[in-house]
Amino acid sequence: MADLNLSASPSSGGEKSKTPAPKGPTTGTPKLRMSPAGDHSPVSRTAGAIVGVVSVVALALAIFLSNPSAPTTQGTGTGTGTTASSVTPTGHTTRVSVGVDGMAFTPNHIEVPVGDRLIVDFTNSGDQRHDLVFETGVSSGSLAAGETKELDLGVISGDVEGWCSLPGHREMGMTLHVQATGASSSSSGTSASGSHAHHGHDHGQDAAAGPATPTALTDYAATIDARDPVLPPATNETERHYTFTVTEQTVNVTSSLTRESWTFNGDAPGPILRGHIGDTFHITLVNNGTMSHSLDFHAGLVAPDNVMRSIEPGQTLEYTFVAKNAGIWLYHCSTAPMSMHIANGMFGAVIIDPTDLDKVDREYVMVASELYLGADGQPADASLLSALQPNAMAFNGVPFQYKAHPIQIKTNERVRVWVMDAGPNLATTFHVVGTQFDTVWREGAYVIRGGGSGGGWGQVLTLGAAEGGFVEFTPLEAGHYAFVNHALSLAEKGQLGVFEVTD
Ligand SMILES: [Cu+2]
Repeated sequence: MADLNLSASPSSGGEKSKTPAPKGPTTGTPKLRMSPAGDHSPVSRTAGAIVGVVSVVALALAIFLSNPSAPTTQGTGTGTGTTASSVTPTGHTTRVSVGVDGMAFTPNHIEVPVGDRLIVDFTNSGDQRHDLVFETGVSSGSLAAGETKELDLGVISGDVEGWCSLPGHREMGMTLHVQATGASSSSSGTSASGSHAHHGHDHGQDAAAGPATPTALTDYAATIDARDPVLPPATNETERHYTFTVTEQTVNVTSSLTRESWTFNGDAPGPILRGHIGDTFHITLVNNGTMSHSLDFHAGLVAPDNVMRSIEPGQTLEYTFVAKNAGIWLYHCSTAPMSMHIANGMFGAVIIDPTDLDKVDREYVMVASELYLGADGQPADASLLSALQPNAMAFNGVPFQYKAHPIQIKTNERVRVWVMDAGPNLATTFHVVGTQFDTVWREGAYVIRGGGSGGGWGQVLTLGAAEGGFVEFTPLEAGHYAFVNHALSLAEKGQLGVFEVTD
């Protein structure tokens, strides 16, 4: 791969010789700018939304005016198209209890005679926060596990769709279908549900078109500090204490696009921890978010049942493990859908040194991850995520950041790069253009060691989702050495950086 049109040279907007500013040791502070909403595009989106609302209101008003004797629906939030045509209230109320089992409502299908008033007693009997939202606008709001809410859907004139609106939950199967029985063919029921059928799929259309171009991503990366890729050596304590605080916030992706990010300690990836075999890690997880979250440390050998459980906003959890084996181990939120929680930023790595690491001059860490950008300000697009179709890719959380801010090294320096594929889905084949690896360590063992002394040479470190390892190499000549995911369509989406080598 000689040149790649991935242009190893820094972006025009970048500060060419800027060395990424050093960052605190193992649990450094976030360097990424976390600004709230972007610039004009939200304004125009809001304007568009207002126009939309106005036209809906106008339509509803027109329907009401043309049929002033239409029954007034009871309860809140109803009164959209579903009840527009003439349905005679029966005066009877149907009452149904709905619970949650895993990522499904039970029951997920309710039959109600047309004209009945429907009341749903919704209990979140699941193991994390959920809500129940109906297309009519009736909503339970976010309920903690165990909480109950009565929902009044008013007089039922046609089918009504419901779902959980927490990111990814609907796509996991949390839907509830209310079927109006005994409806005449002239009832608005079918047309109403038909007109709403595509409503829920609108979101994501922007994303399919690609909301952030490589140029926009690179230009934005040039305006922020790169996350420090330097991996400091492990400290000597054997009892290690960390606090992981979960927050949810809006972050910029480009100068005009934001996304909702869920993080450990405010940054994605979360803290990179490093220790030795035999160390004990004491982690306190604090959930300062609005939904349920959790932690899964691949570095530990413990029964998942207790330590990996989801906790509520405001709760804390103690998670202790002894690092028995060397590796670069993934950690991540394991609350369903896990793909969504990881795609939104809830991942990081724990490095446990092998006992026979060679001496190097420079040591870096790169955590590879996928971005499924949706509409402005939204979490990962669930449709793209389900289809394994990321529209941006990153090393250490930000696409193209080390293209915009090349990493400075010297000729003949020996370099080690630890690589973790946080996924959530795709493989990373890590390659440094212009070098060969004399050492490749992958998932607990040296695959190649010794280079010229008979150990062979390598060109990529291949990692599936959640795999990790490191490579060692020595650049011999000054120049710009791109490092990429050699699945090149993914490099072109942002998994591309540059080592700038000088004499
Ligand atoms: Cu989470």
